[in-house]
Amino acid sequence: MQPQTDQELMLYACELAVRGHGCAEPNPMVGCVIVDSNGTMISSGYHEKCGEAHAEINALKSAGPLANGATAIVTLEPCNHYGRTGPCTKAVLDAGIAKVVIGCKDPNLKASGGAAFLTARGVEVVFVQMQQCEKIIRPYVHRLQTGLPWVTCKWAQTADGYIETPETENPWISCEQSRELVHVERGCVDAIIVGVGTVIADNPSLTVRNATINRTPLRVVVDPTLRIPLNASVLNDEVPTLIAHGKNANKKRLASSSVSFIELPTINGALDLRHLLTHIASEYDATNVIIEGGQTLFEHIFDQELANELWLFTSQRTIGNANLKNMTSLFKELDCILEEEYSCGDDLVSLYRIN
Ligand code: AOF
Ligand code: ZN
Repeated sequence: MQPQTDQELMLYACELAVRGHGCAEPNPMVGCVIVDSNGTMISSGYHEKCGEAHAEINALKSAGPLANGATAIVTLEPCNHYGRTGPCTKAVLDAGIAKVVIGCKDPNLKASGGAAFLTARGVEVVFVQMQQCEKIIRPYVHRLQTGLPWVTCKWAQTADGYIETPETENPWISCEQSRELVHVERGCVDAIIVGVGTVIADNPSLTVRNATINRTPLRVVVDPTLRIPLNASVLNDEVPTLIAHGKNANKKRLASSSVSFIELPTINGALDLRHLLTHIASEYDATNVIIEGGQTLFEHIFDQELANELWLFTSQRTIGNANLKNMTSLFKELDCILEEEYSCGDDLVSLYRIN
């Protein structure tokens, strides 16, 4: 069935927008639908790639002359500036669009003012306040307002909260399908960050495997004293790696590797991760990063109030009383709300927004 109401059409535009994930950033993900005066959809489009046409331009292009007198439903206020591309407001006006329904305002001062521009030129402008439209641009807004990338903490846990397993047991906690899902997301983010303890315990590659590589995430290891093993997979030159360390750490041992380093100041006895995240945003143009553990890094990122969401994979397996890393008490201390829950293979996947 075709979407009918403004709300339904806007939700559809949101669905289109998120198809740009991994390619649209650092720009916001935006979707646009064009309907005729009977409410029948004429065309649609989304912002497919940063530097290329915006959502409205793609939708207008496929509408052609039918755009004259039509309504455009767009998840973000049309831009009103010359950036990497021209202003969508002008294109909307030139195409003869009679009405624009907007999902949320653009907080980018350089591009904003589109609604006022269009209203002043006789286009009817309506705002529909929709949470979904705000949700899809959160990383963009967060970075614009704070200079920090959007931080997703991802971990796999047993039903009783363990993130590691006894040595003699199967080391995988989440199922294969869940691990595939993580690779899909890895291929859409700018960096994957882990603590050195995770490198020592699991020797992860932190690369994207068997999934589309929309962008190659920078591998980041937080290693205060530079104790990373020389044969760690993240030290290979397959993709770039950045190691964040503390003062007086000895880099000589790693001289022959091609990794980059950043020295971080300390805050309350831990490395200042805000400094690291700001560096990743400004030097690597990062909008989205995933932190994949371990417990100590999560602890510090929560303490420093830098996490934006949790992406948890909970398996049905239980371990019982064991002296192994467990996230239950750390999780309980967080002020977060469950936003999405779905199953993936045998696991329950939960997305929490941290307040
Ligand atoms: C829209 N539709 O689909 C997007 C918008 O450098 P540019 O030309 O790509 O402009 C980037 C800015 O435009 C971005 O920071 C944001 O303010 C807005 N993004 N606007 O009308 C779109 N992606
Ligand atoms: Zn635009």
